[in-house]
Amino acid sequence: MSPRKLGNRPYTVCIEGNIGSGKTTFLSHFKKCENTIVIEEPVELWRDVSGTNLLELMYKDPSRYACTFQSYVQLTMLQLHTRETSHPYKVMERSIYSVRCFIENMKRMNVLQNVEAYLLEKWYDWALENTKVQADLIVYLRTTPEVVYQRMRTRARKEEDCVSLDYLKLMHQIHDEWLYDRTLFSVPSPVITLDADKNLEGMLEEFRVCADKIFNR
Ligand code: 8LK
Repeated sequence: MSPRKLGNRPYTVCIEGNIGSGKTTFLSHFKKCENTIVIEEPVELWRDVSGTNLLELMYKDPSRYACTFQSYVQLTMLQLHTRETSHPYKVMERSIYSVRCFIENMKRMNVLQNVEAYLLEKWYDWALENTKVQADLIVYLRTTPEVVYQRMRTRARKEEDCVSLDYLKLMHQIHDEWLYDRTLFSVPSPVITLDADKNLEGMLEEFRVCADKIFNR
């Protein structure tokens, strides 16, 4: 494998996709790869913000907590992007870039006040302009909303009880507009789109092809 560390920063791959698209499983395959640090979404931090489960509050009362939640997510994502590492490859579950998808979703669902959306977007723009956050590749795990709805139900993460098929359809549409049609907001790197409706075996094969490209094998 030819290490691709670029100057002082690692070659950074962000795994994007809807809830239930299989990001965690896909990410777990990278744990066996040499020279690679795998960074999962910090859900546990969102569940315990000084004793408060902010993820749960966001789903239970989005009009009250969506902005608070998303501003914390933004902070934790920024911390993960800027964390020092000696590994030449860094693979992340989602990214600060996906904050934009969730803000867009909350705007379309009318759970953010205009001023809240404005503030979150200001923070987002400032963070990207004033830090060295970068992505070198996005892997988009593209799915069908009905498929991820079933997976989400099977996984049964308690905070996601109230997530509807309509919510997943909207998230799918926003991901597609961003990464597939590329009409929504700028795409920070090349994108590999995978058919993530496939089962575990099918996704392992997709992973192998993807890893060959990333590691120049
Ligand atoms: O991904 C774990 C859970 O957190 C899932 O239910 C979706 C939710 N989530 C969210 O509401 N807003 C987010 C992220 C995840 C990730 C970002 C960047 N913003």
